[in-house]
Amino acid sequence: MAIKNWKEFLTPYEQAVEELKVKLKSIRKEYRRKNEYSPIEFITGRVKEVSSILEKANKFNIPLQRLQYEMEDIAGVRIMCQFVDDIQRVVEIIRERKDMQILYEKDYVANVKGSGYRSYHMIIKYPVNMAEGQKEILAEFQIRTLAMNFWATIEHSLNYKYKQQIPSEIKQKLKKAADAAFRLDEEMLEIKDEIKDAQKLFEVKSDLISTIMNNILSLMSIGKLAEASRYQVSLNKLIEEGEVWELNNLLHLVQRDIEKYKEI
Ligand code: 0O2
Ligand code: 0O2
Repeated sequence: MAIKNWKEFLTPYEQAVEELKVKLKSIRKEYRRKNEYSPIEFITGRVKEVSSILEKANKFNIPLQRLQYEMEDIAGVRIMCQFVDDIQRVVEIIRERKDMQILYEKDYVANVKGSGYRSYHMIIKYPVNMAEGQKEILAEFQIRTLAMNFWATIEHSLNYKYKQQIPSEIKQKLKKAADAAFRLDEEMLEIKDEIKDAQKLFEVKSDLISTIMNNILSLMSIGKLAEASRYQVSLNKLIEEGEVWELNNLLHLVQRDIEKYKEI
């Protein structure tokens, strides 16, 4: 395939990756807007490099004209989760969607690969609207925890370094590291509620602090500079160690002042 044709061939895949990233990011935003815990931590996506497509086509004997039907991960989207049980929630969210069709799933979380690799894969068929009409492409979701992602990223770069021939003693160490990463995931899961509470508390506090800041700015904008700087000092004292009730009290005081001065 000539360079120009590769560009044309890969365009719908590029569009699909961008669209899927936007769609998944908005799920995360929706949870955050509702002040709820999001099973999605972050998302990355890529279109496979031409050299990797050729290498894989060669390995699996896929003729170039069959690529679009037989190579499932030309468009790849990775969804990172904080906890192992978030993976299943993400899988269910994707299963419910009407804008993509799941072709099949591979559960490498339960069925860990020989290398130590863990992730949940979903292969989908996804319609992309191009200038000349709709085109259906195949795409792969890889859903994994942060620990699984850490391991896979490192193992992937070692595979690159050793051209898929990682020496056996390093392979063994990698396998042990994969098991350790999984134990970490399991231990984190045991204190998930504790961690979620801490994260929630952090979010509540950040929201309160930015609302107080906005109110202090409003005080400044109506010329009450001395009051604003007094509240700023109080806020500074609470930022590090303040409790939610103390921040709430401060917010009420600033808001009461603003109302009072607006009436004058
Ligand atoms: P936010 O608000 O930081 O979440 P592009 O859309 O092409 O410009 P893309 O693909 O979104 O860029 O960026 P990239 O570099 O692939 O990274 C995707 C997102 O994952 C980025 O966020 C990174 O900040 C985020 N990311 C990468 N590594 C980590 C990590 O270890 N932890 C967390 N929480 N996030 C990480 P965005 O999309 O810029 O937006
Ligand atoms: P990339 O884009 O470089 O990541 P395979 O038989 O493993 O060659 P297959 O049958 O297409 O591939 O499917 P599989 O096993 O589900 O793997 C698809 C993708 O999962 C791989 O893409 C990797 O991204 C990831 N993966 C699978 N096994 C491993 C592993 O042992 N280590 C790491 N780091 N990633 C893995 P590619 O083709 O390698 O391409």
